[in-house]
Amino acid sequence: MLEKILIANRGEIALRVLRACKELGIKTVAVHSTADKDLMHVRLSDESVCIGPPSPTESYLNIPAIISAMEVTDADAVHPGYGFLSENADFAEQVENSGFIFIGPQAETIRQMGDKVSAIKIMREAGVPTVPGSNGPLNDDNNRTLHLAREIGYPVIIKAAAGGGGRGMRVVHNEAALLKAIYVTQTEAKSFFGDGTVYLEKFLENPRHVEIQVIGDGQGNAIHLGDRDCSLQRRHQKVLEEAPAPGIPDEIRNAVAETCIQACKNMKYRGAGTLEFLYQDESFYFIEMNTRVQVEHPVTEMVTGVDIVKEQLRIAGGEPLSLTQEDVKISGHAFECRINAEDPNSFLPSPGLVKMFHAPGGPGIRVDSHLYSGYKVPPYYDSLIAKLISHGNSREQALMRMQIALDEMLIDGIKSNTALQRDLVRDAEFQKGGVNIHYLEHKLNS
Ligand code: MV4
Repeated sequence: MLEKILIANRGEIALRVLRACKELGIKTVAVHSTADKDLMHVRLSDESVCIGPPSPTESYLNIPAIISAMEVTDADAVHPGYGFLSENADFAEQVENSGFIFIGPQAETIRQMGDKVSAIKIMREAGVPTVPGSNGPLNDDNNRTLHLAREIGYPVIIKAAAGGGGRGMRVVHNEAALLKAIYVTQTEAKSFFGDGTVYLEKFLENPRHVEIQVIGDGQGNAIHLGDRDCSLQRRHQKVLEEAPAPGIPDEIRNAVAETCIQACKNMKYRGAGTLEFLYQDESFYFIEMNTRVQVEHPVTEMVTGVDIVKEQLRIAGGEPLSLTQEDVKISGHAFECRINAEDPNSFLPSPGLVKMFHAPGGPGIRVDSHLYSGYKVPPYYDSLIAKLISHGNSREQALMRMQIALDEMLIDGIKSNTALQRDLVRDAEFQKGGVNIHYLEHKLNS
């Protein structure tokens, strides 16, 4: 088992990882920027190291500073959390080449999944359903491309192989616009990502975003922990998630999850991962895989009882998975409301002093947050300050508990999106279940 790990992240996820370490008796090293010395997990860790100024590129993205901190503190492994270096294959590679353990997949796996064209190929070969499309990069044979798009039918979408999470894509509605759109997306991709490779897919007009949580032991064993619905989003930022995804026939969700496990077994996937799908008209279409723990992992933990971060740590320490697929039972329903320090009207970040924070509680309520009264939210990082998670025996009960929890929570001194969340959990369409990826933006614009 691991003896000591370094947590290469900040905020709520750094605290989440620290708590899992404490449960497993693993010592912790917090690394932080000069702006983050008062973070909750820095106070609670066994050791801490300041790795640089506030700017993320000079601190949380500073690979030499982080590896030096591992050397100085004699840590065995590094947990990257989400964001920052979590899906940086070069970081994973340098960590392992320096003799440390990267808590996540092999660098090669991160690289393969970071290239969306190669990710789709690997998934297709494992039997995972994908979106009809070019199944490979577009080349300079324009006749072939025009023919392909006509066969698939408009609208189509052009995506950068190095993109993902909503960056580097363009929808094309007719043949006249196709070649120009490809050229512009290629040019953009080359300047954003240093790789101009693009591919083409049928554009699905009103899908839901449903994702499947997987865990592999790196030896060819893998399990899934069911699905989550993350359709409520604004500008590719998720706002409210739930597990399981409502209204999907069990045969359909189980069948696609089986294909995900097969893919993970084929790649000898190591650690936690998420396969992202679009779901429309009772069909799943794979779009991307995330090779990290995700912000919304708690909803899966609430309905399965599995501690995903502890599994990550156990696997990194060379232990097998703590359970088999037969042990995984989905029990009840869970929601997560992301609480952001932001202006409710402009959605701009609203950092500053938290004069008072009162966390809600009661049956089925979990709060993942680094906030405390007197904490000052710095302006340099993501504005996520708390995740409010509710669980219930039914979707209705979990939703009722979330309504109560949102009403109990007090955040004084800074602006937040709490009022939006209170409105969403009372929204009639959302309450029915199964709204698509456009629902929230339409609601906000009406
Ligand atoms: C799509 C799509 C429709 N059809 N692909 C956006 C983020 C990136 N992960 C993939 N995205 C999309 N890919 C096809 N073939 C619509 C989106 C999309 C989206 C997907 C998930 C969640 C929110 C979204 C918001 C806008 C567009």
